[in-house]
Amino acid sequence: MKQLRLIGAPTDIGAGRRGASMGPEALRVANLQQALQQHGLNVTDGGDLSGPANPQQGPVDGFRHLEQVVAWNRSVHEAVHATLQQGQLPVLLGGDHALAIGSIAAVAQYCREQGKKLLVLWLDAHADANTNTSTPTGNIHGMPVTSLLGIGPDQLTSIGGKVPALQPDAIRQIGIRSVDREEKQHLHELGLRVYDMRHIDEHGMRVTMEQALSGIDADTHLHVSFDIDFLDPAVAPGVGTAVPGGPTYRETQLCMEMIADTGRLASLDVMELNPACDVRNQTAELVVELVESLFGKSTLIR
Ligand SMILES: [Mn+2]
Repeated sequence: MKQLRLIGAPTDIGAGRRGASMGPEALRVANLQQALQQHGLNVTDGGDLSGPANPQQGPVDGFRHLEQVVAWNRSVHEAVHATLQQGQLPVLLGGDHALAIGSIAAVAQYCREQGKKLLVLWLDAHADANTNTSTPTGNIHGMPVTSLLGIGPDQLTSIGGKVPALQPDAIRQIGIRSVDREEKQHLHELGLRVYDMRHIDEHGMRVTMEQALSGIDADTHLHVSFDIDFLDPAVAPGVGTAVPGGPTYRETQLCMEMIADTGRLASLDVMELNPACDVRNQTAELVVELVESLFGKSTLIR
């Protein structure tokens, strides 16, 4: 059985609203490690990374806090890559979604070193494919997908040593329902595979996941980048940028169980949990349940 390693990245440096910096601790309070251990998984908590404080400044050249975002991502990259090299499965506890740049750059680098195919499932209400010119806010948590695809400043795009870190066909986005006007054009030009909420409405979560998981084989490293705002805010209020009309509790459970069924999950980001927006830590407790499902908890023996 794989050994999991929790890596806390307590920062909201890339977000507009503050509070995701408290995400890792809220997940610990909701007993993430203990819940996973109860399923027989070997889980160590590597504690929290450290990095610069949030200076709460406005955008410069369309980026807020670029220097601090780079520093945090370097440290995430190093921790995730070292964890993979030690044969452990990294579970990054965010923190805002800008940190997926360092995390996925590390996973992509590891896959190149190992000769593995990488597939990234991006579960999110937002496409996170802005640039410094298309962003309405300058918040870098709206730019990780473009950065990973090689669009953006060198300090961000080259963190994993190769630009681009990913090809567009290595990413599949699910649950998308909020895309900025110019961002829509980026998605189209990049040819990203996006299973938006309309797709889920029309085809259901089961067919959507069959499509999103198609082509996975024994040689695939599956990475899940889970932005908690993927979920409908009625069940998951503890996020900074809630968008109505997301997957229900049951649809999300099915999504997680179908990912678990592939047996290929090899790294995970749990991002954008914002305890300042939550109600009695209910979103953290829900996330713990969903992560249990991702690692194979099921109602019956199937
Ligand atoms: Mn996101």
